[in-house]
Amino acid sequence: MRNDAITAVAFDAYGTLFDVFSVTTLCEQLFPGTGRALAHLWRTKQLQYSVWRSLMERYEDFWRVTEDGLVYASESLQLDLTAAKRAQLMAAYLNLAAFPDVRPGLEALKHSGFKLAILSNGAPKMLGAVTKNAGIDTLFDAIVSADEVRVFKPSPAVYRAVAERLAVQMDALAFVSSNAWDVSGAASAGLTAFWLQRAAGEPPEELGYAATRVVSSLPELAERLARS
Ligand code: LAC
Repeated sequence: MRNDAITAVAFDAYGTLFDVFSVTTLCEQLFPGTGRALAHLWRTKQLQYSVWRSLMERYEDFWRVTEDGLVYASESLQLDLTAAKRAQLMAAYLNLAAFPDVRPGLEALKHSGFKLAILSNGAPKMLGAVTKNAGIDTLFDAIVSADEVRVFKPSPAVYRAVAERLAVQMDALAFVSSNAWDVSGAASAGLTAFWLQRAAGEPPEELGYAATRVVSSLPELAERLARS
């Protein structure tokens, strides 16, 4: 594989840079014995609502979609989600932990001269807060939200938005995600797509448009891109 045309790298946020399951501890504190189930159903519903709203052409931003997912998941698990608990859990979404490989990987890429961006379904205020709270906000040249085009990934319109913002051609842009559906979406839209396989053994989605390359950490990605 030749990567010498790549000048910019865009990253998915949730699950890729930030551990969405870092909310599990708080979920477990608030709902002992059900924390893991709540965290998982919450994420599943958040993603489903983003897809369903895109298909319905009834866009609401990812903060709303995330909160709706939390409400549904709590009701489904028969948990008493008081206003205070709801606010606490939503606030936790602004304080998700960055995975340990994120900072060294981003710094290595930046050192090699790549432009760096986030391309996420997250609403701008969510992305601003989570990157700042994790201390990685200054590493990015751009933070691009699906909110700009009012439809969610994997719509091709979202992937095109980051190329426009960074002023690079689609073939000069690499996209990195741990979400296999997001990798297919980016590849389908014409980007060089890297799958950061955070869960070893996870199969790719049956959507076609495979990853150009699978990596297991961001420093590994940085090394591959710098070597080419
Ligand atoms: C993101 C979610 C969907 O776009 O992972 O960051």
